[in-house]
Amino acid sequence: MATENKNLSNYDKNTIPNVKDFRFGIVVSEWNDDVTEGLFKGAYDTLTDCGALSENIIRWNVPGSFELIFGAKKMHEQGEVDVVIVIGSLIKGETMHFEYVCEGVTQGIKDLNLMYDVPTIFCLLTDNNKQQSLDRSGGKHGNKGVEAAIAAIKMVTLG
Ligand code: DLZ
Repeated sequence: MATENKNLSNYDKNTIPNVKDFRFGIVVSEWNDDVTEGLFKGAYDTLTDCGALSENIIRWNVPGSFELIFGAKKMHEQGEVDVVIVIGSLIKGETMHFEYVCEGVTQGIKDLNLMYDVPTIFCLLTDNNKQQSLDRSGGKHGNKGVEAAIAAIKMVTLG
């Protein structure tokens, strides 16, 4: 018996609710922008493909992934969007910095999901090298931005 593929990147538009009446916030980290721009494009194209209006998609840039927490918090406080997606790319270096920032951003975004009644979708790549990140931002392993957009749509239409 065939099993349903739950991989978010293989979405079937016929099963996705139209989201033309929803507002989406996307906070994008400028660090590793060759990766984050690919993720943003995947998310943006998916949202518009599913009916989101371009004027209902607000993009803010922040310097690095650590700033995604504050950027998303400020977007929540403005109260103008139904869901926030954060997009970042952390690439491992030679020190423990990577581990601390990964942990900090993950916990920070988790906190936002508990603090606000509007969901925050986590699109943070945490890779060992740039190639792994490129492979997941529109390369041979797909695009996690697409998956984040589908997760956002599922969360705004929850219940
Ligand atoms: C400092 C730093 C380093 C070394 N690496 C990354 C990275 O791979 N990805 C990323 O998004 N940001 C990096 N940053 C910047 C931090 O996220 C943050 O912007 C600075 O520490 C300033 O708070």
